[in-house]
Amino acid sequence: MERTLMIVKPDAVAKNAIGQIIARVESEGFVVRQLRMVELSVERAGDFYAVHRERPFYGELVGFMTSGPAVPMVLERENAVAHLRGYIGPTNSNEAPAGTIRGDFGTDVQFNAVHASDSTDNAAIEIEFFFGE
Ligand code: 3AN
Repeated sequence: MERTLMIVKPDAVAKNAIGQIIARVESEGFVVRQLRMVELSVERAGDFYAVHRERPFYGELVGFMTSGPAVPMVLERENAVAHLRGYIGPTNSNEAPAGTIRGDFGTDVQFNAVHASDSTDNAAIEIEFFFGE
């Protein structure tokens, strides 16, 4: 069965929405295999988003991801990576339909409630990042 990594980001943690978001993904058929709460350092957050290092929003993104606790988790389901990407909605929460996680819990393009791996290769890398030895 396929696995992906989802992070409940600091904005959604601050809204007390961890439980609601987990309930949504569970009712969508995902099984939570691993989960923890983390407070990312600037260095760790920077490494996680290293592909965005040259983007203008990189500093803000790292600032946001280190602004409070986040909750990474490993989710398992058939077609987990693609299914979760569709289920959370587009990056910009303002464009995410009601009923999607970003549509219901996100605010804008930065405060968008959750991260989800965008490929099976990245899922493996991101699961290792948070749950490896
Ligand atoms: P996704 O999370 O949907 O894969 P990416 O990989 O393009 O989106 O962006 C990673 C993260 O960077 C987003 N989740 C969001 O928090 C932030 N981000 C993306 N675009 C912007 C932007 N234009 N301004 C601020 N933050 C952004």
